[in-house]
This record gives sequence, C-alpha cells and structure tokens, in this order.
Amino acid sequence: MPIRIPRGWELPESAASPEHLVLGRRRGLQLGLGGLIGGALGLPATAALAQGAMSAARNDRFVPGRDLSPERDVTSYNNYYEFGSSKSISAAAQRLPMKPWTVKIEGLVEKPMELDLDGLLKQVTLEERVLRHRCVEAWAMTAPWTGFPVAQLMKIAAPLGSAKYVVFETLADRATMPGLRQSWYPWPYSDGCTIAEANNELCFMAVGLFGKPVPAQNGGPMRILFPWKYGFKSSKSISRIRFVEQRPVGYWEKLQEAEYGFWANVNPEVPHPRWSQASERLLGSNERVPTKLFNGYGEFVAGLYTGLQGERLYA
Ligand SMILES: Nc1nc2c(c(=O)[nH]1)N[C@H]1C(S)=C(S)[C@@H](COP(=O)(O)O)O[C@H]1N2
Ligand SMILES: [Mo]
Repeated sequence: MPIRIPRGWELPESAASPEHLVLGRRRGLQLGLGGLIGGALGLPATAALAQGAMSAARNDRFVPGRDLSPERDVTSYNNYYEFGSSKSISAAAQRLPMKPWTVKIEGLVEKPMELDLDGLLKQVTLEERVLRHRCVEAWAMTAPWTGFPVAQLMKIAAPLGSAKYVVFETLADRATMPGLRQSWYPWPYSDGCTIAEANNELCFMAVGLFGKPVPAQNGGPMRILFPWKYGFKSSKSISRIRFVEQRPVGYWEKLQEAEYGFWANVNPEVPHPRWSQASERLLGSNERVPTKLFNGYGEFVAGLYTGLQGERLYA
C-alpha cells in the first residue's frame, strides 16, 4: 500500500510552523503553579476529582530548570493526528468522549481486566511533576502534570514473566475522530516500551495538566509521558494497555521506519535524517535552547540502556 506522506512531518517544526502562529503570543504565567494549587495538597484523588480539579502535592525530585510554558500554548499547539494533522486541533478534540473512560489491560497478564478511570484513580497515589517535553520536530514545552508513576499501574496489571514489552494504545473512535478516515495511517495510535522502562520512576501516567483534568487535545483523560524520549512515544487518551513478548512497532515506526524507531531517546548529537536535533524552540516563545541528552533526564534513565549500544537508541 502506498503511504501518502503529509507535509506536516516532512519538515522540522521550525519550518512547518509559520512564525506568525508563534510571534505575538503572550508569555503568559511563568510562575510555578504548585503553590497555588496546593489547596488540594494531601487530598485523596477522589476529593480533588469531586471539585473538578486534578491536583496533588508536587514531587520536586524532577526539577525542570526551565520556566513553565504558557498554559494557553500547551493546550492549543498540539499533535493529535486523530483530530487532524495540523497543530490546531484543540477545538475538534473537544468531541472526544472522555466520560466514562475505561482502560483494558490485556495480553500477557495474570488476569485481563477492564478498569474504569475513577476506580483506577482510587488505587494509585497522585502527585504533580513539572516535566519537560521534547517533540521530535524540535519544539519543547515545560508543564505541570498530575498523575502517578506507571510503576503503580504495573503492579495492578500484574504482567506474566513472559511479558517483555508493554503497548499503550489510544482510543480509536470513528464517530468523533476525523483523522481515522485517513485510512493510510495505522490506527489505532499506539507505542510501547520495555517492562524496565515502564517501571522506571520517570515514566508517568498523567490525568491532570495545570491543576485540571488533562484536556482532550493533550490526551485526556489519561496519557503516558516518557519525558526522556521524543514526544511521539507518549500515547494520548489511552484505552488499552497490552503486555507482549515481541518488540512492538509504534505508529510512527510503522509509517516511517527509517526515521522513527522503537527507542527514540532524545540526543542532540544524533540528527533526524532531515533536520538537526541540536537545539529546540520553547513553546510560547521564539527562544531556542540547546537540546540535552535524554532531554536532561540522564541521571534517572541512562542506566536503562547500558549494554544496548548496538541498538538504534536515539531515533
Ligand atoms: N494518540 C496520539 N498520541 C500522540 C500523538 C498523536 O498524534 N496521537 N502525537 C504525539 C506527539 S508527536 C507529540 S509531540 C505529543 C504531543 O503532546 P501535546 O499535544 O500534549 O503537546 O503527543 C504524542 N502522542
Ligand atoms: Mo512530536
């Protein structure tokens, strides 16, 4: 089947995004929000939910070393191909049916299960983390996410010893996602990681953003975050989690294997075949900053890759 390649990802973001979309945006609130939403500090997840907020005490182990990106930019400049291949899908994404939300856990597990999100949130401990995000297109943002370590979900899922990888799959809803009519894309969107990566303390399942439930356009009601990998690894609106023995092939790898691989760890010294990865543009500004190995999270994750030098770790 011939694959039609849309222009949007033929170009690095610096070329794909007209500057007028970026220029003139207010810098917005640059302060950390942790103190402000600390009103919910210590409240159990259910209490925070009842108030229509999604907040928790901040875990300061992962200091971002950067200002927060303006909330307005974080929630209006998105990649979510189910709703279209431009960055302006936030209005279209509001049709995503987020309530009720269920997540299937299947494959190589002791007992397949279907969890409803509210029930799942009663079984985990929420925290807030301010995390950097680096898109393969060379833009980056810093945002406060509320959620729980994926390691907590791994305990609930109870994978069998034969499981080597875990796949995080996005809902595919033809009724509300116009992108699904583009049949050359390999829907549903999914991507995966090793069991060790999922259990790494940095691997995070987000249900809140800026102290509120994750909006649809950012992958609500629940999306994964691999802050040390290029953004395409971080599947949005997760409705299935599957444990498998063979290395899974993600959405972008299926489309363009030569350019998007399984590991996709951020590395400024390994260029994308069509552009440099040495620097990145900060969302909400025109500032470019140098890119860091593992997006600056090497102290937490570099150990996952010792002994894997033969692998294509950085694409
Ligand atoms: N289901 C789904 N998940 C996805 C994508 C997508 O198109 N569909 N895009 C990925 C890419 S390329 C990036 S950079 C991030 C963007 O997340 P954000 O919109 O919250 O910044 O989501 C990732 N997860
Ligand atoms: Mo991305």
